[in-house]
Amino acid sequence: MDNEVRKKVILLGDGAVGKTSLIRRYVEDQFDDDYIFTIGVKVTRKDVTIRKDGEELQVVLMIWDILGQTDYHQIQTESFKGASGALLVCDLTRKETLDSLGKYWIPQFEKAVGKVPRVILGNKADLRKKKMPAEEFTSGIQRMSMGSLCLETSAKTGQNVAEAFEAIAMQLVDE
Ligand code: G3D
Ligand code: MG
Repeated sequence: MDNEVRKKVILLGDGAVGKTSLIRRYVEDQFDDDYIFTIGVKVTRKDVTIRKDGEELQVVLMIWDILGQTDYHQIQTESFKGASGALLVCDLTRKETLDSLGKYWIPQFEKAVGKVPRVILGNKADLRKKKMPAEEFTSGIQRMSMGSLCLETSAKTGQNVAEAFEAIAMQLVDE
């Protein structure tokens, strides 16, 4: 297809914030089709149709899932290379995972690839009683001057999951 665009998108964030669950929820049955295991990395392909200026564009997302532990530093920085965009994920029930986006994940990622499109996800929004208030999430992101689109998601209920991947795909075709 001549209007096909292929882009690498990486999910970043601390362990257990829900990166793997978000990918599973989004990709569903395509799960087994196209994936490659390398050490500490899993790549899944997802074809997305974006409507832009009345035109349909096919974007092939190559979605990279990496291990969350910060001691896998070497593997992580290797896997950042060539990324066109990132979904930065925190767990809304654990504030420290939001802080570490600003302290660790964003600086590391920018150091490797520069400024590329990103969307910040506050996951586990279904845990309504335990999660931080929406204002705390959005103001936390502003304070860390992460100035990007942010969404509350739930890999459990599916809330905003497709929207998150489509939002990043949309920014990537805009480039
Ligand atoms: P990671 O890939 O970022 O390390 P995982 O995170 O996708 O492995 O998820 C870690 C745990 O959080 C899993 O629980 C998973 O089921 C849970 N989880 C992920 N997303 C959500 C969500 O949106 N809502 C809720 N309630 N739980 C979520 P287990 O118990 O399997 O370790
Ligand atoms: Mg995982």
